[in-house]
Amino acid sequence: MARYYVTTPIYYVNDAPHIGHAYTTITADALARWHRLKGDDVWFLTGTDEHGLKVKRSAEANGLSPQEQADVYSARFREAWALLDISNDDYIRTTEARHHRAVRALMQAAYNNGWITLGTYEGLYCVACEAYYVEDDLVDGLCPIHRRPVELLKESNYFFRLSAFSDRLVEWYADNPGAVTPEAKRNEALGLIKGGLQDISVTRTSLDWGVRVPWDGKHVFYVWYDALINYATAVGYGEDTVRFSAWWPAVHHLIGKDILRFHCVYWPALCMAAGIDPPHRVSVHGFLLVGGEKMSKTAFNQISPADLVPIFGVDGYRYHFLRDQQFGPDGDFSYEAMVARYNADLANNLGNLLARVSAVVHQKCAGIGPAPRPDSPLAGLAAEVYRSADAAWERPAPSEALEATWLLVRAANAALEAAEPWRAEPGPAVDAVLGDALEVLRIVAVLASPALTRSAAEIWRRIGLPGSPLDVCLPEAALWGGYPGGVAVERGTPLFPRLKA
Ligand code: ME8
Repeated sequence: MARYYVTTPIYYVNDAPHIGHAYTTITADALARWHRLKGDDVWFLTGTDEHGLKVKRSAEANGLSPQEQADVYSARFREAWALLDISNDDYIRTTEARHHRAVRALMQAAYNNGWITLGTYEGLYCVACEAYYVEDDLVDGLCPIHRRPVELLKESNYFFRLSAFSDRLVEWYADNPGAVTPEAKRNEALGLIKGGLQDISVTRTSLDWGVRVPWDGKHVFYVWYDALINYATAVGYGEDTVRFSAWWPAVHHLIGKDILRFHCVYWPALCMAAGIDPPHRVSVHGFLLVGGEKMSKTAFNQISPADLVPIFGVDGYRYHFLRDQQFGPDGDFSYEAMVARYNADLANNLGNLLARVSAVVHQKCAGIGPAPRPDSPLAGLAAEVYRSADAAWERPAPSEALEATWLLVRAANAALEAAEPWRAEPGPAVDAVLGDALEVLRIVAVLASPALTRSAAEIWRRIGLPGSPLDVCLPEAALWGGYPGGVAVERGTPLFPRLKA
């Protein structure tokens, strides 16, 4: 059985979950669900990043201890993911003892291998990024990401000898052409490596909110070096060799473009330093913008999932972000576009198909769904759609997977309109077109279930199928002819009531 280990970044507990965080998490969730359908053994990890100066300062501003701050905000992320039907198998918090143990073990391995040495560091530091910059990185003297002043920090630190890994990283990229996707992001990462790597400071003495360095208790690890290791912690690094080697390095990290340098340069190098293989895949997406701007607390332009779910439902929410935000480029969030997508694809297409078919099955077939034709003109399209959707989920390109899936929904609606079974006399011709449409609904319920966690199951139930589309196996479940016929079809309220534009 294939194994699929998928991760989101672990989110900082200084901020409330917003639609940008949710975008990465929903994409990871949909991929996990797709791989489960394919019968893979899946492990899906998300969680929160709880150490470092940024969290400590937020805690102070809120009048909380860092641990209290972490507890409150970590719970908010957990609640947001429950609201969005996120099916993670584990939820890691970097303040957990298991994580402290793994960080110590992995960094100790890199230290023992001679890749971490003591030195002095003086640099320009952005607290919001938790990262040092060189003068050239700054824009108008400000942090290039947050556009806020950087601070001059000087400390005695341990350094990771990143510069020694340039050649090995270039080689790794050459040997693993699919390791970082999309292509443009792979080139960006290679550009950073070829542009020259400097050793980086990986510990702090100016801060105590972190994981203590095992060989020198005056230091704690720099938050990024603690955070990246979460992916190893969660599958048993340093504690359960059998489990770790089952899941590692076949991991798929999903990240936003802001943290490419950490995941595509520092992390593979650190893995090499500690004597483990770098991650198999890192997929990098762009930013979701609001009014053309990155969301931020200071700009007061953050939108949270809880603002939208009451309007669109969980499925309407998930569908929009997966279908309309291409994985890779930046995309502007628009409420109007969200309403338009919901009405077009969910209310008018899928919802309407289900409503029409169930109404006509009651009118013409006494509520009993007929079987599809083995030689239906839709059978070939269904096979093609499955192939395209599978390839698209693999890229990963959820928007293309769903776009392909909806070709089948549209074709079934068009076939109904052409045959007009609601005007025809009951008989084989009516049975044929209704059976085909029910079969399309069955297949679409399976193929769309990574996005439509609830309505896929509801469609399945209403067309009279036992169990759930989550329990079937691909590719078998996508083969034409699975709808048995002779089962009771239920007529219900609209699955996706139209929204006012
Ligand atoms: O960087 N559009 O955490 P973070 C799309 N703790 N995605 C967005 C987004 C937006 N506007 N804003 C945030 C950290 N994201 C570190 C990660 S991992 C070992 C440590 C998503 O809370 C995107 O995936 O700032 C981005 O990479 C992540 O949230 C950053 O979340």
